[in-house]
Amino acid sequence: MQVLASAHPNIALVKYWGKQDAVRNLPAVSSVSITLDRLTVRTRVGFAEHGDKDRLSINGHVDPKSEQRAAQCFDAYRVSADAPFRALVAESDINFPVAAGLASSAAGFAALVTAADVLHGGRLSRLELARLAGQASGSAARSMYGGFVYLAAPENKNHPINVNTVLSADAWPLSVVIAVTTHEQKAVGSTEGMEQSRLTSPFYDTWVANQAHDVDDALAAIQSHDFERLATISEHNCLKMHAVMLSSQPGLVYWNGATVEAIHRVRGLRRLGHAVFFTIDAGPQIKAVCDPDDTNAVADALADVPGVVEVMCCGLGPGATATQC
Ligand code: 2P0
Repeated sequence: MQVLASAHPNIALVKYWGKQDAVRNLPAVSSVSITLDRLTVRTRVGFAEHGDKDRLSINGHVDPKSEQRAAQCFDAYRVSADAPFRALVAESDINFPVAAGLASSAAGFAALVTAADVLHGGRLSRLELARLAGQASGSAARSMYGGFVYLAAPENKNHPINVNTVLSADAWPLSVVIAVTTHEQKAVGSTEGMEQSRLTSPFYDTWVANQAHDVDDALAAIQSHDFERLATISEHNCLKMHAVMLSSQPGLVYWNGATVEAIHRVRGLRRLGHAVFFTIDAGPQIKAVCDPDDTNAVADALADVPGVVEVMCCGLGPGATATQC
């Protein structure tokens, strides 16, 4: 028997940056995200016919580091699900740039745990699977859920995260335009960057202390479908996270020139009356969240920014799913 899982990346509007426990990968701050459609990780998982090692290929290639992280994730699944060891073979196909700040690992781990669970007969709840995905990569917990998603960081290390959909994709169907400014992988990964910020940024403690306020503001904006309010808090939280990154030692500069130009284009569009705001993660890509009616204007404006090499448009999508095949 084989299982085919599908999961989508998510984009945080209130960001996760920093851990309270690196070993259990517990975030220091809560976050709010939107799960996308169209950009998809499809992962086929089955039991190995021979060998005693979990295997993973991504777009037909084996990357030893990714394979090892997948094996750790499968081990954690077996412990939680009380499942006997049988080596797994996983093949992932990803239809968007990998490790370039587009949350491929979030969708990837959400697909892996979802597939593993269906293969083992469905032993865990979605929340338990989200916690396992989050152990592998903090943002992966959010890709287990669709639409607008809230991830609550625990008050202390003895408790797990909580994650849930706060509004479905259908209830407020926003568009997301992604402007890719490079296909190169980022120089400093998120895990390393977060630790660097925690240890060295003079702004880190303030960032953590103010996050609850930003989360509450974003959740209120989502519940009332208040685009202007969501735009204001999302851009503020994004720029605050980048202020923490920039003030780390050595400074983490994830932007390139096109990223900065794209920020100005998005703000220019808003001044012209378009409902759009930007957000940027640990990479130089810019994500513009907009009203569906504004999608073409936003895509055209971002495609016109010198240095933008690709523009992708998507909507909001569902959480991870898996079926036997
Ligand atoms: C986010 N990022 O909230 C933030 C914004 C990047 C910038 O979640 O160390 O790859 O594997 O838990 O999940 C990226 O962090 O980090 C991330 P780990 P992950 O989307």
